[in-house]
Amino acid sequence: MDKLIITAALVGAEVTREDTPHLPVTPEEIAEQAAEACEAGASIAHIHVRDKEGRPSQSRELYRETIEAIQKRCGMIIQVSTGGAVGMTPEDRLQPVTLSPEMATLTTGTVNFGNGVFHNPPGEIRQFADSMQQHGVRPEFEIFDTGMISTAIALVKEGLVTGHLHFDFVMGMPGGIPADAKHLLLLVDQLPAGATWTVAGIGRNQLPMAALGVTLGGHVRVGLEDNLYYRKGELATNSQLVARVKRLAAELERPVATPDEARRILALPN
Ligand code: KMH
Ligand code: ZN
Repeated sequence: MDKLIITAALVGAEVTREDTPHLPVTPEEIAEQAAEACEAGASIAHIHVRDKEGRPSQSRELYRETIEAIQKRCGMIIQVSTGGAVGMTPEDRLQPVTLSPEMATLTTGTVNFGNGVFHNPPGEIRQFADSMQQHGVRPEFEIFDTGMISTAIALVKEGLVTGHLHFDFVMGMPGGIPADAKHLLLLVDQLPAGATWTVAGIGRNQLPMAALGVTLGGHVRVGLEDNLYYRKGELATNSQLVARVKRLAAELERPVATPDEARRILALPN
């Protein structure tokens, strides 16, 4: 089994400072928490950015500032969001891709998202994949439901995605696939040979899905984007959530990957 890649989903678009005082909002705060997460065992920082009022943004300039601040502190793989927030235009969402980060998310289907709709129609998915290819960015397929895997594979067949394939299964979001072992195995079974995967359990599903990711040979995403709590009633910090997965994995004799080891597992250029 490969070493475990832990992704820290530090910010997201939906969580607010009213929900938790631990949410990083400014580029400096995000970078500080990325470095802490890296120290705790994470090798990928999945980032969103926020404007001065704390609202979700896809501003190229804010991403640039945040990425530079992270790179000053640590060598993590930086994965920008192209999901942004529900309701943003594709052009808005694609802004950070033009900075040519190492990775970006690519959601391969439309899904109900809480009370909204996370729109990813076929033409826009291809526009996103094409933009990533133009800018030399490795996509991570965001899979919120089973049908999204076949769409991802269609992009590969069309030549819009090449190289190593990596998937993130986002499980337990209202409107998406449920978070349990049976559904995880259903997803893993559909992957093309050689592909790697991460699992991100939403809310209270985060820890049990992380345990399954570790034991089944996948990788794990945790962080405040997906879950606010360390345990019922106790708010978590990003680094606490990462450190817990590292400890769990150590008990299961699965050491965590450094950023450079993660680059090798994902066949990213160094
Ligand atoms: N905020 C969601 C609408 C991603 O980062 O690509 C989309 C999302 C997925 O967070
Ligand atoms: Zn995200």
